[in-house]
Order: sequence, then C-alpha cells, then structure tokens
Amino acid sequence: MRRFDPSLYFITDSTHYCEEEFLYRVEQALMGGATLIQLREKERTTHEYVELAEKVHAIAKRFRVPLIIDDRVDVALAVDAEGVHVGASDMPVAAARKLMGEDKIVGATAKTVPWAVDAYEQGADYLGVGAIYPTSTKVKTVLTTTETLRDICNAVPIPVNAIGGLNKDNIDILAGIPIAGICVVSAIMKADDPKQAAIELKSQERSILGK
Ligand code: TZP
Ligand code: MG
Repeated sequence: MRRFDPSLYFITDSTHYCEEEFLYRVEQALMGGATLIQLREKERTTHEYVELAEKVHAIAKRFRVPLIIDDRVDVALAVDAEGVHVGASDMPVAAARKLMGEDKIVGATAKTVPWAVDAYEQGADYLGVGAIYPTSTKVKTVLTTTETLRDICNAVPIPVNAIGGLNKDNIDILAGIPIAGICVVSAIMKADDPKQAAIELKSQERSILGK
C-alpha cells in the first residue's frame, strides 16, 4: 500500500539557485519537517532532470520522505522515486498508474469536481487543488475558490491538498475545509531560512487545520 503524509508537501523550484544552494535548501526543508517533496523542473534536459532527481532522492531518503517527480513518469522510474505528479497536459492518470505500478504514488492536479472524480477513478492517490491565491511561481494556472476546494474534498475519498500562494500568514482561509495538507513552493523555497519556514508552516497548520 502506498502510505504517505501529505500534510506539508514541499514542491521545489531550482530557478535562481546554484545546485549546492538548491540541495541545501531541500535538506533544510526536510529538516524543518516537510512530509513529502516534489521535484518540479521545467527547463532541464531529461539528463539533467534525472541527475538532479538522484541527488534529491538521496537526501529525501535520509529523512524517509517520499520523493514525487513532477510531470515525468520516465524520470520517476529512472530514479525509483516514490511517485509522480501529473497535470492536465501530462500523461493521463490511468497511464501513469499503469507505468508506475500499484506500489507507487500517483498524484494529480484537479480544479473542478468532475476533474477530481475522474482523476480518482483513474487511480490517483492524492489531488493538488489550486491556485488558492495568485502565485509568483512559474505556473500556468487559474484561481480555484475555497468552495470548489471544499466540494472536491467532499467528492473524493483520497487526500486533497491546497496549493497556490500559500504561506503561514494566509492559510487561515483553509480553516474548516477537510484538506489533507498544503503544497508550497515559495513559502519554503524562497524563505531566508527554509528550515524555520517549514517549522512555522507546520505549527500554523497544526493550529489552523489540526494537522
Ligand atoms: N500549481 C498550482 S499553483 C502552483 C502550482 C505548481 C505553484 C505554487 O507555488 P507557490 O510559490 O507556493 O505559490
Ligand atoms: Mg505538470
């Protein structure tokens, strides 16, 4: 069975960091208590993606945190990552599941209830729903209301995470919505102290969401 804790899902963005600084930030985020990590690379060659994934995987394993690879089933399989995350323009969830097998984590993006139900029925293990707030992270996305987020949580039996512009000072908007956790990029990646940022996010999440 694919077991994982989605409560503080840290999604990386290596843009603007040299590899040493990037890997240091990844390690700090995990030290601060990130429970799941996604390597998200849009600009790298396949060769570079695999090499970086191997390095991130080695760090994540030390913390026993599952590594999810964004978009690329081939990269996930190449490094034996714990999972893959697919969006609307990536491989369909059912195809990703078929290739990844039953023991790996397959996550999907969903912005509507029908889309969420479809992803669940195709075999998704969790959903990322957003953007809740505008985001400065390089992404093609539209805003999702908290009403839709709540409806999606109630429509599928798998963990649903909120994503998009979330930080410790604004996640109170999620209070009372039965999400499983939050996904953040900038709030950790761009923090002066990524470890402290993760610690504070977790503590804020605990007080607001009871997670
Ligand atoms: N999908 C929807 S919003 C987003 C993704 C990948 C980016 C979230 O980044 P940030 O920096 O936490 O707003
Ligand atoms: Mg994608």
